Amino acid sequence: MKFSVTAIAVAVMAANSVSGHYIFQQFSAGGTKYPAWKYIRRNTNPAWLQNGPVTDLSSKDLRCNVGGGVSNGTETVTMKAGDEFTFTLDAAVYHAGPTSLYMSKAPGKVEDYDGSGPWFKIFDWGPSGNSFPMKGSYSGNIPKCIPDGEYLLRIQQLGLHNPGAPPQFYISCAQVKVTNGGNANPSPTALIPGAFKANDPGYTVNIYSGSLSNYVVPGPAVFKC
Ligand SMILES: *[C@@H]1O[C@H](CO)[C@@H](O)[C@H](O)[C@H]1NC(C)=O
Ligand SMILES: [Cu+2]
Repeated sequence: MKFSVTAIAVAVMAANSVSGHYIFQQFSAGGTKYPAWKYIRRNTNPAWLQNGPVTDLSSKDLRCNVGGGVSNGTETVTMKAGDEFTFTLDAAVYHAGPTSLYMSKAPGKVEDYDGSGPWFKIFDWGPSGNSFPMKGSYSGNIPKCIPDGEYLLRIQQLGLHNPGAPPQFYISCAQVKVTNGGNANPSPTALIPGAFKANDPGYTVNIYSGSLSNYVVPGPAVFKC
């Protein structure tokens, strides 16, 4: 049974190989699941590539996906520091690899911010055993100690399923205004592009050969309050 379901899934993916990827498109906060793209910047890819990956390590598209450097009507959701949020995909992740959450503080309004400033990482879903958590939605919390202000909140799933071909970044950014925060100065930070290197062991790894017990998720270390 399990085998036949997998076989069907593979056949469906092959048939949809041009358009069949996945994208984080819906944001939930305070227990409310908002409409797709209300608080998440929508990319400007053509429809057939809308949920496709970014693979160029030197591209600004790595920040918030293709065209995601501008708000273009995306709204900003107000959240208290510590509150939970969820990113939901159009289809569950099916390319094995880690998922991470990042934030970057806008100098002013996040709707005017292109993500060119420093980013800090707030969470990693790395491997457990030799498999990665591949889900239809991923939840996290705004760190309690970060300063009030407007932020890009970025989720990144890195598809490492095809060793030898460039890993695939599946990225979306939400626009969040944080209140009730603290005075931390989150670190370490990294710029995007720049945070991910072609020779990064967490990027070059062949996930099918050997143990993943020492696997390190690419990007800066996770900031904890
Ligand atoms: C803004 O959004 C519209 C509608 O999705 C799209 O057609 C247009 O290309 C976007 N413009 C920019 C500059 O991203
Ligand atoms: Cu894909």
